[in-house]
Amino acid sequence: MKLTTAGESHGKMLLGIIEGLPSNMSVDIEEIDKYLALRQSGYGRGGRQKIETDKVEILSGVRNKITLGSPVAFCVKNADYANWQATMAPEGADVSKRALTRVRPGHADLTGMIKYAHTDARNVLERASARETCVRVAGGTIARQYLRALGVEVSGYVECVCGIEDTAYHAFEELENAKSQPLFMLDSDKQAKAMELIDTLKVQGDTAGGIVQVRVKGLKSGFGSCMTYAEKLDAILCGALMSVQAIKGVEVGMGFKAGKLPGSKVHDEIVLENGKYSRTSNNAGGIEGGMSNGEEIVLRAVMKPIPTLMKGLKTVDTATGQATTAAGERSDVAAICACEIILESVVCTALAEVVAKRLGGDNMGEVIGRYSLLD
Ligand code: EPS
Repeated sequence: MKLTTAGESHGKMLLGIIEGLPSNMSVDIEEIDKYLALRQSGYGRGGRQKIETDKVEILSGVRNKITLGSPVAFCVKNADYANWQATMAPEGADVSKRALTRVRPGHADLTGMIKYAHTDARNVLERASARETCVRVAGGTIARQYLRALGVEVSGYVECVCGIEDTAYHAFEELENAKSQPLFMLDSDKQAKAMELIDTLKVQGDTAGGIVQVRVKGLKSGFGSCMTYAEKLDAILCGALMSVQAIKGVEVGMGFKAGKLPGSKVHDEIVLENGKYSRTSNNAGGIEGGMSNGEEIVLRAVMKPIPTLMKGLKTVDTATGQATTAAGERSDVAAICACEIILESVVCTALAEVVAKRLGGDNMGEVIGRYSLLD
């Protein structure tokens, strides 16, 4: 199974193709739109979200809400294209109009311009933009539906916004409550403080990042590999998290804290009860030796603050070589809720790929049958 995406932020649409989905899998299109709406939500989003109402359109591979076994192609249209057609149309456009040369520190602008030999950073930023994540969420929700058919669920919440942190443990069943909260946080006092901070940052023309936790429940043991490094489940899932725009660090289970404690305080002791192995704690975050061990998978990722600051950081205008302030027409102050949904989605996609690789199966009945045979 593999998801490929295409599309520019102000182009006609974003596109995705998933190859390798088995036939006879139910596709819940309303659920895809629900996650697309969640990706657009959250306190601190900017003007673009008032223009867009993201909806998926399935183009192939699904008939009467059931997969056919052929590639599933889908798109999310950009409503903003109507305002950008004159400068973005592939058929011919006035590219001088929305040129960006006051390159933004922290964005792909400058390095992308040099690498791809462009004099206009728009040719870079249009693809580097996090708008692309619409179709990663759409594809990820299809992958979520594949996993759910096996009893595997993925959820998460926002732990921290710009230093305001919820350090409490929350049970998996509690996590979905976060999605009805303005910042997807589970501690209402911390959330209220974070909202105040976002208001202040907005006035100051500044931005916020944060930390997201993603968890996977119900995955049987043995997915991933201790034999081939590229197939290690933690390498695959961390790679998926790091592939999301603005992610600068990831952790599995106890993560970096494990470097500060002795082994006796880190490793999860093993017990055998009623013929079933389990661990007395889950500091490993559900992955040992590159393989799922049957416990919940616990992942964390940090999103840097959005690099388009309305107050404009110091930079260079690549057209003149003169010092200036970076471009900033409109921006999100915080997009941590979007990030939470995107990270869940990429975990679904990466995990479905790993599961499909082990189980194979041309139709969903075959896949479910093979999964049920595992311990
Ligand atoms: C983004 C810039 C902004 C964000 C965008 C990501 O878009 P615009 O330039 O149109 O205001 O809103 O994110 C989305 C459009 C989205 O749907 O998430 C960037 O430069 O990465």
